[in-house]
Amino acid sequence: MKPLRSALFTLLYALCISALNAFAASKPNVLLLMSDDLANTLGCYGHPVAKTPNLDALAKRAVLFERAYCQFPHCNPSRASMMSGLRPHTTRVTDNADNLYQNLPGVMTLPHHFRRNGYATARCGKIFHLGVPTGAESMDDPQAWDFGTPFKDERPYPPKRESTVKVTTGKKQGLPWTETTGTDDDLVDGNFAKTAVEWLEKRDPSKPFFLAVGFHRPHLPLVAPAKYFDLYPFDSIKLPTEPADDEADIPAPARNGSVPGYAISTTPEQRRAAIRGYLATVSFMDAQAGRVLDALKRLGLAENTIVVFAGDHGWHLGEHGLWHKRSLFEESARVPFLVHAPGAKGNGQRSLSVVELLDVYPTLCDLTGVPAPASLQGKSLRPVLNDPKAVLHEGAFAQARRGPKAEFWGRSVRTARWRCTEWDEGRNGIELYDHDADPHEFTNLAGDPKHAAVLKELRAVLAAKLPPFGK
Ligand SMILES: [Ca+2]
Ligand SMILES: [Ca+2]
Repeated sequence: MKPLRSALFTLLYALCISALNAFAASKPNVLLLMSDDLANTLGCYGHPVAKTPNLDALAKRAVLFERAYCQFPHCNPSRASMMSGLRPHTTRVTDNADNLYQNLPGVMTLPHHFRRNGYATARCGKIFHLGVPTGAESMDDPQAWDFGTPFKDERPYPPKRESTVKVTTGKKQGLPWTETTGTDDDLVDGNFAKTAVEWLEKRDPSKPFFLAVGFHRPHLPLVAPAKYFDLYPFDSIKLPTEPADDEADIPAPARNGSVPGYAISTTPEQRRAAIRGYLATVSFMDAQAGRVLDALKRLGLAENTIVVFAGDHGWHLGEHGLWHKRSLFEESARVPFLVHAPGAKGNGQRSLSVVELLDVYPTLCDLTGVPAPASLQGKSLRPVLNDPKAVLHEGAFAQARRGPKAEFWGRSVRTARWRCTEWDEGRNGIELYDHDADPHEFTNLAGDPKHAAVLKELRAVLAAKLPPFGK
């Protein structure tokens, strides 16, 4: 009996190990692609002139979220929230100088969690924000990025400063955009794509992977090889049009707070040149994303890899007279967001379901079978990925700080129809926009008695979800 029992045990043990191995091998990989300061200026989002063939192709095999929102339209606060799965009032990261790990010792970030659950993890470029020195020039040093994060498999990049590349136009005239005569790989985003592809080629195939690639463009400075500028004839660039009195009903905190150095445009021609430079860098970023996506296909990984593409927050290209992020208007709070989950029934469709970047963490846990930490404040998007009409949230919530000293604290909710924004719980202004009638948020209805009931309801939703901030 004893040898038989032992043989049975050995057989059972071997079966268990083989099942575990098969499970590990079948676990989907994750590719997280991010772009910095990207508005919904992509062809797949219906932009009239943007040329983004690679992300458009991804959108055809993904769910495209029309109503995806960041939780704080500023680099570090948005990324800290998305990567920790926690709202900004929980992370208390409300400025680029704040440190998630000091505020929340022991916080379990998304890539760290995957690493602890058996994934090979790597990061190229800007995913977190910590350690990024201020100033556009120093931000061109990729070695400085992501310092202090627990995302350990960092790859060395050949540090190549964009300022070493021959400049043909733009900067010479004091404009914030630069056409270079070099190649894609002379610029940091080209290096990120190249490094990511090399990592995919050399990775450990016995483990599923979580690769995050964070492109820097279209963040200022607007630098790209000349061929991407050539995609945009100057005459094709149009300025936004809005009512002459648009600013009259915007509360003061929502109007001021331009980021120093970003007030870039004085003449209509310069404004159009800035938009052209922005779109050129969007196309450049798209091409780099395409290199990574092509490598997935070439290496036979596309069928078993979840792909998420997200911006960290939006960007104003002149709407409401604004040329920056950090506002709680649609252009700043909304993000481009594509999710390809292998086998999801909604792939190739567009969803109007309101979702948050906070949902990325629980979604990736759900789709991979990695247990989700109980602390997460978002929801898995799986129901929407299988049925793009599924409704997940009552609204998307965002918080912001505005003003010359970031002294105004805003909170905003976007439902399928409405946006309601309060500044300092309403003491410094309230906004209400009806997206069914006014998709550009030109008319603030907060003082209109006809909408008093919906305003009261949305303010109660805000108060219930987001505690007074900055106290
Ligand atoms: Ca950003
Ligand atoms: Ca207005």
